[in-house]
Amino acid sequence: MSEKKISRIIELNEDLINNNDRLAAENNKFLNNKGIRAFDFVGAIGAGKTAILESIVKRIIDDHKILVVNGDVTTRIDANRLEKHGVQTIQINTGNECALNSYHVSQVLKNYELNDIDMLFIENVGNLICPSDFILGTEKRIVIVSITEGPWVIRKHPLLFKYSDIAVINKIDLKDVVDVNIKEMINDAKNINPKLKIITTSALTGEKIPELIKEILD
Ligand SMILES: Nc1nc2c(ncn2[C@@H]2O[C@H](COP(=O)(O)OP(=O)(O)OP(=O)(O)O)[C@@H](O)[C@H]2O)c(=O)[nH]1
Ligand SMILES: [Mg+2]
Repeated sequence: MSEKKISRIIELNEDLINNNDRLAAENNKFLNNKGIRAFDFVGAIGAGKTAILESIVKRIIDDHKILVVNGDVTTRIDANRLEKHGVQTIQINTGNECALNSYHVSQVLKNYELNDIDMLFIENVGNLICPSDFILGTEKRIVIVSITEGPWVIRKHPLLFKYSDIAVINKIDLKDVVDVNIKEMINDAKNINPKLKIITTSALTGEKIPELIKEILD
């Protein structure tokens, strides 16, 4: 490939990211004006994003009107799981795209009646790489990994940890059967982003979920 072609591809990519950032800023303004607090959850496939969202919404549903947007390549499985807890859900199937972007969120904000809603949770497609370029316009981003993804999962995927506000290391109920050093995982996250709040949770037992909720809503 010629150098000219390569630099054109780089330019197009930069345009894509700049446009995404612009739309994310509009989403953020819209949400603030409506008084809706919004948070997005990113992380590896199967790390427990939906399970953690379930544990969160069932603890705060009495005090908040919640909408959950679930990004998934093809199914409605995660939205159905959340709906059982009495929250409204919208499933976005991304097809051949590996992450949600600010355009997807802008379409939700434009096309749905949100007068009843005071909290928006967005679950991104399971992926530790793609979402890092695409902010959505939320108040905080929460990145979720679990101890079953191996001891180096954080070190190997620094970008999402660099650009998130809270890191969750989930499935700590399995710590006696998985060969990982959780302290080292925490240190990896701290080294990548010293400002990151790091919480070790179990969506299964509920351990540290109240602390996570406090950190999100603070
Ligand atoms: N032992 C244990 N299992 C968990 C925990 N959290 C989630 N799981 C299980 O891990 C599997 C995947 O959980 P999900 O919540 O679907 O993970 P996800 O990150 O939403 O997955 P995708 O949306 O497919 O990327 C399910 O079988 C959950 O029951 C946990 O804290 N401990
Ligand atoms: Mg899920």
